Amino acid sequence: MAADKISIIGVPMDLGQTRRGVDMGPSAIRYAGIVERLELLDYTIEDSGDIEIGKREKELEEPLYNLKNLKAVSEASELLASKVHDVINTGAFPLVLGGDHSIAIGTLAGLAKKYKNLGVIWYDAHGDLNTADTSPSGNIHGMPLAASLGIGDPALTGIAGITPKIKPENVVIIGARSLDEGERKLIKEKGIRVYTMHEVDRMGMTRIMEETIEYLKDRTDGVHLSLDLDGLDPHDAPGVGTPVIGGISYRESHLAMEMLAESGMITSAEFVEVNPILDERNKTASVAVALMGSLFGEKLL
Ligand code: Z70
Ligand code: MN
Ligand code: MN
Ligand code: MN
Repeated sequence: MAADKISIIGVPMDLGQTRRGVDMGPSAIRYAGIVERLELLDYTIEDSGDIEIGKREKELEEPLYNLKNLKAVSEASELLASKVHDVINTGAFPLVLGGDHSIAIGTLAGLAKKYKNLGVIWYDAHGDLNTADTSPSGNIHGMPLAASLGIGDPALTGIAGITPKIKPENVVIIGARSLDEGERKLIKEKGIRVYTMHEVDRMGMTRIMEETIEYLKDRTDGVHLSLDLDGLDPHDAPGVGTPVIGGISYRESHLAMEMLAESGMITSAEFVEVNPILDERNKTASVAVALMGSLFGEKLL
C-alpha cells in the first residue's frame, strides 16, 4: 500500500436511506477486529473515532425535492471531507467505515482536494448514479457517484467547493445488477466503464481486475476503492439494507482485494452499508474486515 500508517475514520451515517441500524456499521467493524487485523500486517493504525452526524428530518419536512435528509447529509459530507483531507496531509492512508453509501460524497470531496485525476473503483450491486429527478426512493445513498461526477443538487455536488470531484472516464463500477432507468442512461451518456454480474460470470474476476488495474494505472494520480458490501452476494454478506441476489462471491471478492493489493495502486478506501441489525452474528462486518485484510496485503502463505 501507498502508506505505512492507516487512519480509520468512522461515519455512523444512516440518513442516506430509511432502514435503521447502518449507523452502527463502524462499531460492528471495530468489534469484528479491524484494528488488530491490520496491526498484524505491521501498519501503524490510528483510529480517529467517528464523525458527528445530525438528526433525521421529520416525515412532515421531507422529502424536500426527493432528497431525504439533504441538510444533514450535506453537513456531514463537509465534515468528512475535511477529516479525510487532514488524514491525507499527515501522510496516512484514509480508511473510511460506513455508514450508508451517501458518505462517499464526503470521502471523495476530501480526496478531490489532493487528487486531480482520482480513479474510483465502485464495488456495488447498484450504480448509485441517481439524482433527485431520477431516484425512485429519494434516498441519497443511491446518488453519491452522480454527485461526485458533478450531477445533481448543488448541496451534494458542491461539497468542499470543488465540482466535479471525479471524471467519468476514471470510474470503474464492478458487480452491478440493479440499475435504474436514469442510471443506465447516464452510464451510456458518460461512457462509464461497468462490469455487471454478466461480465463477472463471463470474464471471471481475474480478467476484470487485470483490465481495471490496467485501465486506471496510467490515467490517474490515485485510486479510491468504494466498496458497498451489497456488491457481494447476500449469502456472504446478509447484513445490508438492500440485498440483491446473484452477487459477487466471498472468494471472488478476496481475489479482487488481493489483486488490488499487488497492484499497489489503492490510495484510499471505504467500506459501507454494513448493518449489524440485519446481519447474522456480525458476519457482514467480519467479511468486511477479512476483505480489508486482503486489501492491505494479507497473504495465505
Ligand atoms: C436505488 C435507489 C442503493 C445502495 C441501495 C437503490 C440504491 N437505485 N444503494 N443500496 N447502497 O433508491 O436509488
Ligand atoms: Mn439511526
Ligand atoms: Mn452503494
Ligand atoms: Mn449498493
